[in-house]
Amino acid sequence: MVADSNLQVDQTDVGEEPGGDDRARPLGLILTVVIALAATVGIGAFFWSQTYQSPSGTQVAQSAGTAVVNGVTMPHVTLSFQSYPDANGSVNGVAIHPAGNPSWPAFGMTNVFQVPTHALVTVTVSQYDSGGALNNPWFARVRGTVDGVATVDGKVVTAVDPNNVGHTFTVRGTPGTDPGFFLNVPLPSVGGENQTDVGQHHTVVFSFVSGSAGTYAWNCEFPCGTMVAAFGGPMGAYGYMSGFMHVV
Ligand SMILES: [Cu+2]
Repeated sequence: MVADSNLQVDQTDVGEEPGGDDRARPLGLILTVVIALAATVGIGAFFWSQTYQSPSGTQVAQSAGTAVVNGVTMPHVTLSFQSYPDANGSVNGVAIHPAGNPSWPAFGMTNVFQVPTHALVTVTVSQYDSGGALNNPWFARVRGTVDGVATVDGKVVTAVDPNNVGHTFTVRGTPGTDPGFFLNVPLPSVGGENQTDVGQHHTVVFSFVSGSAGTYAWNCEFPCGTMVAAFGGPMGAYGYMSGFMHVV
C-alpha cells in the first residue's frame, strides 16, 4: 500500500513537470500526423502523375456486327494497333511516350484496349520493328486464337520463325480474372535496315474469343529490351511492351 501510493505521487510529478502545458503535446501530435499525411499524399500523387498514360487513351474495339464461332453467335469487334522500332512520335506527329525514352521500341498508338465479354475480337497489328531470336521458341507458336492460326501478310500460319521475331502480343488474365484465358501471337521481324515507323512492315491478323469480365495484362515475350538478358528497359517500363485489355 505504501509503495503504491508513492508510485502514484511520482507519476503525477513526472506528468506535470515538462513545461507544465498539457495542451502542447496533443497539438504537436496532431501537427505531426497532419505533416506525415500531407507527405504521404504528396509522394503518392507524385508517383501517380509519373504513371504512363497513352496520349490516345483507351482503344475501344469497334463493332463489326456478329459472328458465329463453333456454332455460337456472338458480337464481333475489331482492334488495330502497331509495334514500332521507337517511341519518338514520328507517327502522325504524336509521341507514343511523351517524356519517355524515344529510342525504345513501343506498341502504339496506345497500350490499353477495351473489348466486350465473350465476343469475337479480330486484331490487326502492323509490325514495323526488327528483332531476333526468342529465348523460348514456345512463344513462336500462335496460341489461343480461333483455330490456332493468324495470318502474316495474308498467309495463314500456326507459328513463325523463332529466330526472326520482332515482338509478341501475349495476353493473360490478371490474378482473379479468367485463369483459363491465354493468347500468344508472335509478330515477325522486319529486316534491320528496313525498320522505320512508316516503312516496311508485316501485317498480322488474328481473331480470338474474349473471356469473362475483368482486367487482362498483355506484354511482349521477345526480349527486346536492355540489361537483365534484354528483359529490362522497355520490357520492364510500363507502356512500351506492356499494357492492359479491359473486358467489359
Ligand atoms: Cu518487344
